[in-house]
Amino acid sequence: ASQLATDSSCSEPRQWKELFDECGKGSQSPINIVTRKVMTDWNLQPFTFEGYDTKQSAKWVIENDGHSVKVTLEESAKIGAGSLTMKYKATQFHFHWGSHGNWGSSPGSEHSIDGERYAMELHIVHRREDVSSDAEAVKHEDGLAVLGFFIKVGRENTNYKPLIDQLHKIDVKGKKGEMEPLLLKSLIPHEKNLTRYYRYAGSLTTPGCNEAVVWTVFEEPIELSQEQVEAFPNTIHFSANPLLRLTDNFRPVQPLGNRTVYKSNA
Ligand code: SG4
Ligand code: ZN
Repeated sequence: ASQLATDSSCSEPRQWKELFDECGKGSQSPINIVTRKVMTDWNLQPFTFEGYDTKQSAKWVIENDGHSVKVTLEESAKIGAGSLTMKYKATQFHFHWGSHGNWGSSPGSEHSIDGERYAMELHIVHRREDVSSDAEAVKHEDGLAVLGFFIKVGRENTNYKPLIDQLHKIDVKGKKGEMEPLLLKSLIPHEKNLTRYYRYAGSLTTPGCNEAVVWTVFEEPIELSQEQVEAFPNTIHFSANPLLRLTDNFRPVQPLGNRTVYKSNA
């Protein structure tokens, strides 16, 4: 894997490969998951989420990096099992979303299932515990493990209120805020509903598109209300200009090529 990009300001995903070789390679993310072609892997056991139910001691830093809303974590939560050969520490999470207008809404998830996309997608990024930085992690094909959770429109999710209430403080690119840490567990579906998931080898979905990610996409979506979903494109701007809204910050699906998508046996 080549080096990690430090500036991905180029906004048009089709052109990424001209600047970043790896964005044009054959094991890219996201993908469309075709359920009739996935293979059951009997080793894909339920995950263990260590520290997902422990309140972190340091404040969370929430940031508008111009591409997403990102929360940097104290590296204390860990995932294991799910056939991962090593433990991985949670380093940050961020969201992908679509757009909304008088004409209706368009979905913003990155992955799709049988061509169907969801309103949003949450990515919890984890780094292999024996690797000390993202720059180091992208040199290994399993350096990072990202957990992808679909978000669908439904009931209001009060667990998300403290986070969504912060968005106005990071309305333009480069702004950061501090917030009281939440339990990671409170942001994702109940563990008993996370036994069904898809697994494949892929990449970061932004430049340099490093093929260093063990992807897990869970079947069970998170629910947020329409208003909570709309808060992202309505509040976040992609530059210093508070007129230019950050919408549709997802990469289109990439060819599966000769890869196989596996499904847990639950
Ligand atoms: C977002 O732009 C994050 O803010 C980035 O975080 C992240 O890059 C990037 O998405 C790609 O992540 O799970 N969608 S993804 O493949 O995690 C990394 C940072 O820049 C390296 C730290
Ligand atoms: Zn992402």
